[in-house]
Amino acid sequence: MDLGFRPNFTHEKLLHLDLREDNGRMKRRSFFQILLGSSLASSFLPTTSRAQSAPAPVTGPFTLPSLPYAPNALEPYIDAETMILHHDKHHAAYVNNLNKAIAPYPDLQKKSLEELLGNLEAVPAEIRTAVRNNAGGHANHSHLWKTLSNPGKKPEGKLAKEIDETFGSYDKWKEEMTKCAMGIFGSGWAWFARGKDGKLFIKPYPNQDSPLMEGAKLIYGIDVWEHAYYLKYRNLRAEYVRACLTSLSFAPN
Ligand code: MN3
Repeated sequence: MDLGFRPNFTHEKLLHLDLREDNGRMKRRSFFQILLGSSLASSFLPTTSRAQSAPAPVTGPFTLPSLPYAPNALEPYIDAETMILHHDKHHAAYVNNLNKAIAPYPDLQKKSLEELLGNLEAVPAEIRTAVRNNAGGHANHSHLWKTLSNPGKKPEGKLAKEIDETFGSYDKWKEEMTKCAMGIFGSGWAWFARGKDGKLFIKPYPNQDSPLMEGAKLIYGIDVWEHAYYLKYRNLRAEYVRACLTSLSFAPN
C-alpha cells in the first residue's frame, strides 16, 4: 500500500481516498497505526465509526481551514502526528468552542476574528473569556499554518530591509525570536507582528492571546504550547524553537 502523501491533497482527502482503496477493518487499522505510530490511531477511524459516538459539532460561522500541505510536509522539523493532532484536534476545538460561545449572539456571528479580538469590550462579559481564548486560538493557528514551509524561506524585499533596520540583521531577529519563545512561562506564543503604528515588534503573549487584540498585523508566530512540540521534542523547547525558525516562510500569504 502506498503510504506516501501526494502533493496538493489535504490529508483528510488522502485518508478517505486510502480508506476507499482498502478492504476491511484490519487493513484500515493498520493504515492508521502506521500513519500515527501509536494507539492514537483509534481517534482517527473513519467518519462512519466516529459519527456514531461524537455529537454533531456546532456549525459556523467560523470553519477550520485545511492545512495548505500534507501533514508530513514539515518533517523532520515538525512530525505528521503532531500536525494532525494540532490541526484536527486542537485548532478544531478552538473553532468549535468559538462557534458555541457566539451561537446565542447573531450580531457577533457577523464579525470577523479581527473585529472580535480587536474590541473584546464589545463582547458580552459572560462569553468574553471564551471568545478571547478561542477566537485567539483560531486566528493564531490559521495564520501559523500559512507561515510554515519546508524548506523555509527568508524574508525578502521591503520586509528584509525593515528587519535589518529594526533588529540589526536577520540573525539578530532570530535571536530575539528565540529569546522571546524561550522566556514564555507555560503556554503561549512568541509573535513577530506589525503594530498599528506600522512598526515591527517581537513580543510574548500568554495562552491564545494575539497581537490582533491590539489591532496589530500577524507576520510570524511560534506556538510554544506543549501540544505543538511535545511528541517529538519532549522537554527540549529550544530544539523545537530552532526548528520553527528553520521551517518558516515569509512568502506573501
Ligand atoms: Mn497550538
